[in-house]
Amino acid sequence: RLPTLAVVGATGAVGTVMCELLTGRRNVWGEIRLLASERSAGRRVRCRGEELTVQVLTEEALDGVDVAMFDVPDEVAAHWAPIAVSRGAVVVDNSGAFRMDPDVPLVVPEINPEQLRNRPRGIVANANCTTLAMIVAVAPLHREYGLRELVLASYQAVSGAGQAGADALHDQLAKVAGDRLLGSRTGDVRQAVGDELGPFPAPLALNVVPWAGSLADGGWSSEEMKLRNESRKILGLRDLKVSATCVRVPVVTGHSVAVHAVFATEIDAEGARSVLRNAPGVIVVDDPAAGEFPMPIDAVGTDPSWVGRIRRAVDDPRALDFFVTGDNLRKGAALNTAQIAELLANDLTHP
Ligand code: 2RA
Repeated sequence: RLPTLAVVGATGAVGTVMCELLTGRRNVWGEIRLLASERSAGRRVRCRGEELTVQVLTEEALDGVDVAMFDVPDEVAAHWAPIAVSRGAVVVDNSGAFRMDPDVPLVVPEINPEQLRNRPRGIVANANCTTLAMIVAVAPLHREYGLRELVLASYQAVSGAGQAGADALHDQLAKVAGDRLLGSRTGDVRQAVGDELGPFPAPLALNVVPWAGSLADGGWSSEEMKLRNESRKILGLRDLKVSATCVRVPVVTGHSVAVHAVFATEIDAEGARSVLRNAPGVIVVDDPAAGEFPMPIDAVGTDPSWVGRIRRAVDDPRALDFFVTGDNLRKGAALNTAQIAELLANDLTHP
């Protein structure tokens, strides 16, 4: 019997991409069950060529599920993931509820798939979308050169904040379109946008906002702390120095990160390029003379992390600077979750 899969949160921004991915990837599943809140129940969704009806998430709806992919808010995951486990499922959770739990592995299949087998709570965590875009490129460089420090600046798309984020940007762009004074001394973007900011603390149209997540200790944002803590856990580097500044930009989909990585040994750009060309899940797009750099408008809808602008730091032969972009809804969320779920399915089908 092929394993039964549940998609919990099937109608959200990430859940929708999960269903699309299940249609395109190798079919390793028997039944696929789509679960969501009361509000979305009854909706018909096409998945793997079938028309499926979204069911309400209840304890009974989880019965018989072998693997459950969760994409729901932290508090919903914290409540429902243990219930799914108690009903016999292994949960792959894309929320922040379990990522730093020492009894929950934080898995990126290209980097640490072996950790999947050690899951005392029956839960496997999926990393934050910003971490995922960057870590797929950083890990192979770490293996080759020994990572010592990361200094990061993110350029995060609005869909990282869900469908409400994408809707807010489109609504704001409609309001500011055509007014050529906006953004200059005489045109006030705040006034044009009004108070419909969606999930953001300031307008995103014609602006960038150096804030993502909630307030953490010392003035850091929760998103910046996730980049630090998750990088350390995935790479198994407990003392890795990480400083991040997370910035929201007016991009619909595609998180980017400017990376300054310091290594134990000297590094040169061509060597790094060759490591990255051979790394799974990475595509090198690095020819500035020809106008080729990694950008969200090209990376959206694709699986890999796109890496470019690769250059050795002028003042430190052990440091490399580069820019990486990835689809935050695919590798940053749905794809990594699906890849983990497929590894679990394989273990179930070929024990
Ligand atoms: C964001 N990384 O972009 C967060 C949540 N997925 O808002």
